[in-house]
Amino acid sequence: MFAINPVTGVIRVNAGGLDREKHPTYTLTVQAADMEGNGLTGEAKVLLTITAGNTPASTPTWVIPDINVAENHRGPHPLRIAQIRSNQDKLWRIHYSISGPGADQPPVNLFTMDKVSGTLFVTQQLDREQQASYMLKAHAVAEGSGTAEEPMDIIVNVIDQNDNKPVFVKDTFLGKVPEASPTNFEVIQVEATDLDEPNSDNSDIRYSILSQEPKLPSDNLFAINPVTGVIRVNAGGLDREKHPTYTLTVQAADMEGNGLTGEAKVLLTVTAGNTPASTPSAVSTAKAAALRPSTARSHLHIHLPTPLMLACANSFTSVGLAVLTHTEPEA
Ligand SMILES: [Ca+2]
Ligand SMILES: [Ca+2]
Ligand SMILES: [Ca+2]
Repeated sequence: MFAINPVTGVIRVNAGGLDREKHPTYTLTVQAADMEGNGLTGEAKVLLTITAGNTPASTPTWVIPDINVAENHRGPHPLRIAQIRSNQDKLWRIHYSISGPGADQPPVNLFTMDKVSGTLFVTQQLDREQQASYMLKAHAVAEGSGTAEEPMDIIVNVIDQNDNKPVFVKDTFLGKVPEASPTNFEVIQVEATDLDEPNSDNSDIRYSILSQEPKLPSDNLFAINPVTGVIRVNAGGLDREKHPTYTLTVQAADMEGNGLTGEAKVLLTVTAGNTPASTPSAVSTAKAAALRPSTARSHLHIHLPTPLMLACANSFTSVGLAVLTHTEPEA
């Protein structure tokens, strides 16, 4: 019987059949959700009492559903996107107009309305990444009557197109990998961002390694987690004397790996030693941080599968104790 505008929260009558004698009250449970409707939620009750008589004079007699326009629409512009009508247009000559940001306020005349027909136009391409929706007010004034209907909200939603490729946060990532690192040792994590609509395929990134140089002693020394971007040692054979550095070309692709792509380099230096202890990597640093709560580096956010955590714990015991001793006075 009722509908709510998801953006403004305005609740309107959505169907006929209200009858005060049969159903004098309605209770609506409404929800507000953040993350554009996909996130955390709160609820409230709306108690409506059905009253006698006709619609109050001030109640709007027209309803405008949300209007969706694809970003980057090629037009030709001005592009007709909707038409509004007053139900008084049989009785009066109606003058239609719009106001608000995008109409008579910046960006001025992005949207225009034919004052006779009530046709709404967009005058140029829209960019969702610049502005994802516009709220205009529509006005209908009856010529000669001196009365105007209440202005109504027009919401224009800009529908996302996949017009941004993933971009790595760095052109080149620098990392170190101890030559004695076990398989699955975490070397580095790369990250790319995508400006298109969050939580949609257009910004859903998958990572991959395009190439490894040199391809010695094998071409698959490293593997990347396609979702997290974490790069791990994938095979044995690291040898600092023979191959002191590796260059990986990594790719981020949206559309779950099938869309637009961005690339970056990962320069890895192979370090000496038979444990990573002498040159702390992300993993050993995280291990150390976990052992000293007072100085824990809260920005480190590393998830280790249990087998790897156990492996680290075994081989790094002495390091962990050393760190504990060193930081005890601070605790
Ligand atoms: Ca865009
Ligand atoms: Ca876009
Ligand atoms: Ca994209």
